[in-house]
Amino acid sequence: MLQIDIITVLPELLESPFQHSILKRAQSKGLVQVNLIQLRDYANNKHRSVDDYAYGGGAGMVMTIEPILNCLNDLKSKRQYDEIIYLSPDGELLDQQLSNKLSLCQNMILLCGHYKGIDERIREHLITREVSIGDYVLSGGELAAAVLADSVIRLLPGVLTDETSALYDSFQDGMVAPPVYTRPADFNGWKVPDVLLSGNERQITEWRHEQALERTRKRRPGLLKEGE
Ligand code: 6GU
Repeated sequence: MLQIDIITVLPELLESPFQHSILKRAQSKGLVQVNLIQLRDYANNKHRSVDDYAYGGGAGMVMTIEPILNCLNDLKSKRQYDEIIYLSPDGELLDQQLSNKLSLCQNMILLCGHYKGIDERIREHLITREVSIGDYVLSGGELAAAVLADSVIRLLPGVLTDETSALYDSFQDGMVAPPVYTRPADFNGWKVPDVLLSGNERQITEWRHEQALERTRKRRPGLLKEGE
C-alpha cells in the first residue's frame, strides 16, 4: 500500500480533497493511506512558530529548519521513504510520466511550503525531489500537493474501475483524449457522430484514435513526437 504523508501548516485545507469520490474510495479500499501532519506540532517554541525573517532582508518570511527537520526525523524513524518531495514553483514540472513513476512508490512525503519558501539548507540536504504543478504562483504548496496526490492515487492498481479507467485518459499515451458524447443522439439538431452509433467496435476505436491524434496536433502539438 502507498502511504503519502503531507507536512503542512494548513492540514484543514487538505482534508476535503481526500474525503470524496475516487480518493475516498481508494483509502477505504486500503490502496493508499494519506496522513496530514501539522508542522507546528514539531516547533519547540512557545508560539509554535515555524518561520522567521530572511537573512539579507526583504519582504516575506522563510520557514525555519528546525521544525521541518524534527518532523522529517520523526517520520523517517518509523519507515523508509522513497521520495521526500518539496512542492515549489521552481521545481520539475509535474506531468503524467512523473505521476506514473511516483505511483510505484511505497512511502512518500510531500512538504508544503508557505511564505517565501523554506530555508535552502532543507532543500539541499533533505529533499529528494522538487515538483511544480505549472508556471503560475499559488499561495502555498497545499493545492499543488493535492493535485500531485490525486494524479498518483488514481493510477494505483484497483483504484479505477472499468468505468473510470485511466487507459484512455488524456496524456496516458502522449495524446489528449478524444471527444465523448451521451444521450440524446440528436439534441435539437446537435448530432452525435454517426460512427459512435454504428456498433462497429473496430471503426469506433479507429475513429477515437484519429480524433485524439487530430486534437493533439491542433491543441498540444508539443506532446507529439516528430512524424506523428
Ligand atoms: Cl508546487 N507551489 C506554489 N506555491 N506555487 C506553485 C506550485 C507549487 N506549482 C505551481 N505554482
